Amino acid sequence: MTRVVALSGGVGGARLMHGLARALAPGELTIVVNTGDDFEHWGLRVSPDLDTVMYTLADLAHEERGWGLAQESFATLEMVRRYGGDDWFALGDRDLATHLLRTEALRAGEPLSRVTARLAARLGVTARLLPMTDAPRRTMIDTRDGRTLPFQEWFVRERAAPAVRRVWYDGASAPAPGLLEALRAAELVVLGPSNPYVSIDPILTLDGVRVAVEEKPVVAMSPIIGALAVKGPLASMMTELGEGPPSAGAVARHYRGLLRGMVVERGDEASVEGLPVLGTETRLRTRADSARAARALLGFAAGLA
Ligand code: FO1
Repeated sequence: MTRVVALSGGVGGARLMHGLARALAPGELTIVVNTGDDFEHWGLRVSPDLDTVMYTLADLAHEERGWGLAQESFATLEMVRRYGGDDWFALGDRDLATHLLRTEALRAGEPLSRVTARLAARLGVTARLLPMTDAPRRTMIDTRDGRTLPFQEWFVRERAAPAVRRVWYDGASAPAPGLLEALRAAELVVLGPSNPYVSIDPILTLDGVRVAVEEKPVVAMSPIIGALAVKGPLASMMTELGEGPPSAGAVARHYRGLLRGMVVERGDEASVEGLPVLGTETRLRTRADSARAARALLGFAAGLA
C-alpha cells in the first residue's frame, strides 16, 4: 500500500494521473485538481481541469486536444453563434451534459467535491478525484497592458497573447473537505507536469496545504522539456514573471524547499541542481507513455525514501 496524493492541472497533468491510476490500487491514489480555471459560461458552471482529468481517467477524452470528449459535436455552439451569443469557449454537445448536471447539483446545494465524486464514479473512475476547494477561487491574470483578466478570458478568449505581469487567486482559500486529511495520510506527494503558476500554485496556496505538503516526500514531473512547455503558455510566462529562461531546473527552483526529487525529460538532467533527478521520456502522448512514466516516477520516488 502506497498512499499517494497527486496535484494536477489539465491536459499534461491528466495524462500522468492516468498512468498513476493504472499503477496504483484505487484506494491508494487521491488526485487533487485545480479549480482556479473554473468559470460560468452560458449560465453553467464549467470546471475544465476537473473534467479533463475525469474524462482522461475514464478513457473518454479527446485524444489530440486533450480536453473535452472524444466523438464530440458542436451543434449547440453553432446555434449559440447564430443567436449572437458568446462563442469564444467551445462547449461540446456531450460535454454540456456534465455542466448541466454539475450546475443543477450546485444550485441544489451539493458541494463540488460531492458532485465530482458522483459524476466520476458514474464514468467508472476508481481513483479519488478531489477538486482543490468547494468554494470559488479564481485564477486572475494581471497583464502588462494594465488589465486584470479571469484565467479563461486570458487563456482562451485572448489566446494567452497578453504578456503576464502577475498571477493571483481571488476568493476563498479553504481546501476541499478531506484534502488535508489525504495529505496527512500520504506517503508521497506528486506534482504533475502542469503549469506551476496557474495549476499547482492555486492548490499549494490554499490554507494549510503547503505546510502539509512540506512534511512529505514530494516529487515533481517537469512541464518543461528543453526550453519549451509541453503544452500551453508556461515558457513565456516563466520569462515574463522573472523566473526564466524556461527549463526543468527553473521549475525545480520555483518549487524550492518542497521537492525531494524531480523527473525530467532525458537530456535535461543537468538543468536541475542540488536534487536527485530522474531523466526519462516525459512526452505523454499515449496511454502506454503515461503508464511507463508513472511507473518510472513511482520507482524513482521509492528509491529516495
Ligand atoms: N481550450 C481552448 O483553448 N479553447 C476552447 O474552446 C476550450 C473549450 C473547453 C471546453 C471544455 C473544457 O473542459 C475545456 C476547454 N478548453 C478549451 C480547455 C481549457 O480552457 C484549458 O485547457 C484549461 O483550463 C487549462 O488547463
